[in-house]
Amino acid sequence: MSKVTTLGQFIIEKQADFPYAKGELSRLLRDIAIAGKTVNREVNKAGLMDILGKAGSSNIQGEDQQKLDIYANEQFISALTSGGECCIVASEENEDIIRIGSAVAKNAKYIVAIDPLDGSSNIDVNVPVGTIFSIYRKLSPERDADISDVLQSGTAQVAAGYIIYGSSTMLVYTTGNGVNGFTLDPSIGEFCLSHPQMRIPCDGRIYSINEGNYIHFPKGVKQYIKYCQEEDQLSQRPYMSRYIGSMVADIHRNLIKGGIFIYPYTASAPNGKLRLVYECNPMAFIIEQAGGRATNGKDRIMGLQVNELHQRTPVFIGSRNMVMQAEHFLQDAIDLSFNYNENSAFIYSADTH
Ligand code: AHM
Ligand code: MG
Repeated sequence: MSKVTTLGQFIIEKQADFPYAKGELSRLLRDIAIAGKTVNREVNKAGLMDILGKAGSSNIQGEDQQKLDIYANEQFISALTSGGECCIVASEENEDIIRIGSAVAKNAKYIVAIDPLDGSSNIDVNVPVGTIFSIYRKLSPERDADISDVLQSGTAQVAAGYIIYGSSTMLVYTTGNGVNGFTLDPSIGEFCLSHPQMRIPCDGRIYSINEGNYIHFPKGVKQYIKYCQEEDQLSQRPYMSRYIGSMVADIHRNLIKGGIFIYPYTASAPNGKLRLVYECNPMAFIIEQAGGRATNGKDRIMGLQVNELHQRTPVFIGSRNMVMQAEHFLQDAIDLSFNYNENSAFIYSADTH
């Protein structure tokens, strides 16, 4: 029988690679994994319980919160609070940062940004959902952490990962040394190493975008979609269109099979829909570490200036050559629609059709 490596064992082994590490990051990852298992249990039995449906409240983005959103948020905050390695949690579900005031967390040096249950509007129809997390180091040990510690650029991430609650549950993470994936074995309740050193193919044949919004897309994105649909033997086009509408699931599939995921800017949403701090930056870190590419159509996602916690950004992420190809289309269509202000935010100026 082949040897099984659990997430816990793997983390301990990797910690030995960093002789000065005191184990805090390992414990933080362990806390996230434990909360993930609890959330997984509830997501799995969602159809059985009176837990489906909206909770009747809205989050900061004005979106309906699902009961499981709230549950997942509570689980992660509670695990990070009691774990003692994290001094601030920034969550999609909370307008402001959450300072962890417990005595044990007082000297904690890590910040966690999290989307506790991304794609949760899909829960009612049994579509995979996910948790996305990003870990930063506090900027200065001399002072209490504040919002500036959360607004670090993506390049400062020390770890990032996601948990996908799908046909099986997986935790995929990076600490900047490649990407490893662990599948939850429900019989022993452990995440087991199933996808060591994940690499995203440089080329792919899958494009993922909400084509229902086609009419609103910038010219370059429209042209790229047409390019994907054209027939060409050499590049094996037409490509396949696959869009689950759950970012973690779409990107996870593309990570394994190769592909591009796009959530572009439009005239009415000049910064797209997805959030930089707890959705795009962690996904960008993972995809880059797997050999892929993540930009806003022009600039590297991880290099973008972060001005606010719930900031949005357009995102083009996935197989390196596919993302570069999409960027070429955007640049060629630069005419009137593709401009940025000094913060790399898009300025929408003219007809884009
Ligand atoms: P959420 O954070 O409110 O769940 O929204 C994020 C989700 C992503 O998982 C997904 O890629 C995207 O929204 C889908 O949006 P759309 O329905 O506009 O295509
Ligand atoms: Mg989300």
